[in-house]
Amino acid sequence: IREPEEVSKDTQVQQMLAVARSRGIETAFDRADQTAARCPFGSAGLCCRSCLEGPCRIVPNGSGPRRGVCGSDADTLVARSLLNTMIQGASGHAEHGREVAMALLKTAEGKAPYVIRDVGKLMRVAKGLNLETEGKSINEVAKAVALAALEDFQKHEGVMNWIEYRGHQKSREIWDKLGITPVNAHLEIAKAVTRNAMGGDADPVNLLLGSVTMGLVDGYSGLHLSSDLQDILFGTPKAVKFNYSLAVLDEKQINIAVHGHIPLLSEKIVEWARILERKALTVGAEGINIVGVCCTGNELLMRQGVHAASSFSSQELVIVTGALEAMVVDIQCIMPGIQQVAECYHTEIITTIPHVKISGATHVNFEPEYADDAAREIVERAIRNFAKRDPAKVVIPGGSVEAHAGFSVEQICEVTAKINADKPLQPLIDAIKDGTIRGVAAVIGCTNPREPQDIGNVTVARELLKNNVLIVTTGCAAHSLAKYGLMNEDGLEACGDSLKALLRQLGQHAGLSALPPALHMGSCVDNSRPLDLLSAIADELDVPVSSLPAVGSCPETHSPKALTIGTYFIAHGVDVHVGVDPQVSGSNLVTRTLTGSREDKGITMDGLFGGKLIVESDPVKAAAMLLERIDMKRKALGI
Ligand code: NFS
Repeated sequence: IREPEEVSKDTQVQQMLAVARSRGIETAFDRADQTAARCPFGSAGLCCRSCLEGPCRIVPNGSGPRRGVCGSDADTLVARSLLNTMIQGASGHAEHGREVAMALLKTAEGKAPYVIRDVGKLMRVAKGLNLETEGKSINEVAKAVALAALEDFQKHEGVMNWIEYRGHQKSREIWDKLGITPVNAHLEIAKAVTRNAMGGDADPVNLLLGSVTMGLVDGYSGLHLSSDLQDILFGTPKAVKFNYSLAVLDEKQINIAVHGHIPLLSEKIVEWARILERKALTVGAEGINIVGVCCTGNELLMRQGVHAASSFSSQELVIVTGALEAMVVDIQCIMPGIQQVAECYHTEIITTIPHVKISGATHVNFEPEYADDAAREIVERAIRNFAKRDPAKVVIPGGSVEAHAGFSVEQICEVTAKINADKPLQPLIDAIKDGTIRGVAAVIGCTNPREPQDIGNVTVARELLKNNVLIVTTGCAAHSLAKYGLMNEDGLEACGDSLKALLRQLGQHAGLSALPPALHMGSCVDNSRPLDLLSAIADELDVPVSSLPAVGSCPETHSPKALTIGTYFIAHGVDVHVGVDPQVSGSNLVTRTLTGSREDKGITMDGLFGGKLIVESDPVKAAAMLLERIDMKRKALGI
């Protein structure tokens, strides 16, 4: 069993883990230790449960069986198991996109209680989709956009609308040539399930290309579509301040944690917490305090400045503070373990989506049409729960970190436009060309209870900043970077001299003393934003995205969604580092195809797309490998 200091860099997490253990409460960190001995077959991707001939476990290079009963070899097994993971990731994000599209449709039809907060973005997206806007009302345009989005789950020919709209042309040419461009998200997911079933696709390279299609489904029907529609409904993020840490819980207030991914309900909860603030006073609280967990937290901090309490791996510890009246969850990254922890306290776990329930939790059903009713009921439940709080159990760590977020592409361009109004990207391009910025890195993804929390994310970011690489960040990695000052002025000490000077210069145009070293672009679906930025830069330079000195890093991932996001980056030719074993080591062919270089023999991702997977658990070494790739691309570009 690891000591608290070994499971997290975060001293507040360490403190709360010790509290949990002293109270006999088990968390993910303990369960990670209890299950530390992992199956070597599964870890290598070599355990097949696709049919009732199995499970077959094979030993490719040893003395055991080399093929499953059906004749599948190690390469096929590993490629299939990777595709299985990709299907999960792509489905999660596609479903996120579809739910938001339905909410936009209902809003446009006057059936759901939302308003279009960013009409400018609505019009830009409509134009991008080649929809008629002239002489149309806002709701008519919104309806047309929503229907175009829903078509990406229905059409049977052609290419997904969001790929036509957002996909970079030079990448498109490669995908089209390989025949991997998605037609509709549901169709592609169904096809992937079929090809992966027993007796289906048995060509490992073809299966890997199927994984790339899942990356594109994730990227376009999930990420881009969700970011665009959420911006339309809730506003495009602008620079905003928030606080990060477990200390954002307030002993004197009613605390509600919103956790999950889709901001449709949580935005309403923020609204209803304000409306019902006075009611809180009647039960002796000083107000209602909403705090964010995981990506719902990111969505709310980006647009509302709602404080963030925890990333994925420490989510249960928010409850251990004893000061949480309700934890409201929607979809994805919700540990079932929160219910066991909540049962030791007065905290009510509230599930809200019919297909994501937890045994023992309260369920308040969310449908966009009745969003106000659900949000009101949830806030009222939390108010009632305040009386049940046991003050003797309350332990809230002290000290939180101030952070600046809200860096959508629009916000970044608004800042740089103050230097060059006609070509807002030019200051960034000049800085990349003259080496002020050596490269751009997206530090993204999760925290993982098996890994020491925050160490990988922060170390990769600091190593790259030191070398003048501009960092953009999303997801739980963004939580990690916020905690250690990389989203405020203090973090400038981590930057190389030229980057530091540039951030100071740009900061003045944003009304700050400096831009933060890590630019927070949002939740995991907002990984659309780094790619939009890169696509726009590539267009200005008239080169493919794969030529840019840009990389992605996912040092502490746990989620299949992170793998699909990484694959979507690789499909654009952006190298991606993962710090956690992607469980493909059972096949040399699969490993070589994913991680090999363009010069290597045989088919490699690098050869096909111009970007590859880098697997490295040591964050210092990983950063060095990323820098090497950045320099290689700089050299090829002649800069
Ligand atoms: Ni991304 Fe966000 Fe966090 Fe990982 Fe989960 S919350 S969608 S998957 S754990 S970053």
